[in-house]
Amino acid sequence: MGFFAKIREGLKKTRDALFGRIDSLLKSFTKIDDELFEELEELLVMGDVGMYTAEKICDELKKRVKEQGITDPKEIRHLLEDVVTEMLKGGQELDVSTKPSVILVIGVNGVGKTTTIGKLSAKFVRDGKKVILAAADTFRAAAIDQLEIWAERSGADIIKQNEGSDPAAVVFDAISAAKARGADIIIADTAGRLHNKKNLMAELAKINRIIDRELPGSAKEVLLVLDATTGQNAVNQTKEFKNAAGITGIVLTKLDGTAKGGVVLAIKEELDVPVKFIGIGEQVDDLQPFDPEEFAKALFMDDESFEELENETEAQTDNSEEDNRPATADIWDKIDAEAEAERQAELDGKSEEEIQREKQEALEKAKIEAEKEKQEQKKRAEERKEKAKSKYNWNTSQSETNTSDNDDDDWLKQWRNGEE
Ligand SMILES: Nc1nc2c(ncn2[C@@H]2O[C@H](COP(=O)(O)OP(=O)(O)OP(=O)(O)O)[C@@H](O)[C@H]2O)c(=O)[nH]1
Ligand SMILES: [Mg+2]
Repeated sequence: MGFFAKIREGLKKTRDALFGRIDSLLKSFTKIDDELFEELEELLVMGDVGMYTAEKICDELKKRVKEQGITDPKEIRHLLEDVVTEMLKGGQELDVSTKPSVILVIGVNGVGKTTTIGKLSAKFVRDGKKVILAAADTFRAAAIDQLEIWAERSGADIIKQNEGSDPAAVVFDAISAAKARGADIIIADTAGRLHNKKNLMAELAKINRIIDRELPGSAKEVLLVLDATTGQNAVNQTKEFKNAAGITGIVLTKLDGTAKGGVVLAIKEELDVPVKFIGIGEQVDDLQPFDPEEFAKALFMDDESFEELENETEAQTDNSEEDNRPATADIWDKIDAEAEAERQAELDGKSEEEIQREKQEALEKAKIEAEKEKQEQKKRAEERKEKAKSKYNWNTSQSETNTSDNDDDDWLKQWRNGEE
């Protein structure tokens, strides 16, 4: 499935519930009048867009309808898409511009913090970054184990301490390790906490202070993870966390399981906090950078136009799809296979223990296979190196120093450039 199709599929429930109804509404009116806008506003409020934002959208629509002299209600859909895109735009880039950069991940219980970290880590490692995960959720031993599995899966290092230790101390250790190892990105997991628990919020402030003290001038993101299924409650959570921890962005998870995706608009418009990533499923590549234009398009495009677009892109990408993924990509595929095995086991009614055991086995197998593939890739690179050496007469000392995978990649790049 293509990238856009995936987002569209992930937003299906929101689209059906909210924008499906809007479409019917627009089709049922023959002219644009106040009643139409009243009903539209109601639908937006019902779709978790929030009262304030719904009103603002309708005011903007009225203005544009007047300015552009629009009379056909059906045309409002495109206007709506534009207004929503513009509303959502701004600030969605993630700042990881310094070495190291820090991403602190916070939020209430069970919203998807640890999973998001695993997915982010996999993305960064895939981009060739050295990632260190900090297990600063020290509440439960299981939380540390869970992060450890993600570190292993994604190819990141992990810094941890015992259950019950000071989360700020874990973050401190992770920063020291990042400096010593030349890591690019530190991602810190934290325990789920209710936004109205004062001492737990104070703990976040302490972690923040440690980061600012140890890495002054470094890029820092404080990402609040919100579960989209909670709808308007997500807005309240954002308010509280914003005051306590100075968040820089939102990760909105579980959009695939809810009709309340309209909450994205409320968060951006009411609280001026940008959404930076959206989660549209449990698979590793179901975390997507938030693209307002794409998001709005996925919500408003009708099925017919979508099919046309799909056919077009299919024709364009035929035969041209080249697999440029680095060596970690094979692990990536295995992660998907593993998740599939887990789902199947659940369907077969297996016990938690059996599922865990099977998962562990799948992971072991994946590791062995990934290692095998890595060795083979190395061998192939060596062979190419030998070939090119004779072709371009490269001096041998240069190639002899190329031992690591990265060097191999650099070398390959040079070789390819040389050949062009
Ligand atoms: N459908 C769906 N499920 C998700 C998504 N993101 C996370 N989940 C699931 O949500 C559940 C909780 O995820 P965790 O990552 O453990 O949540 P957490 O915030 O770390 O939880 P605590 O550490 O207990 O506070 C898991 O079953 C995830 O697979 C998403 O985008 N879509
Ligand atoms: Mg967690």
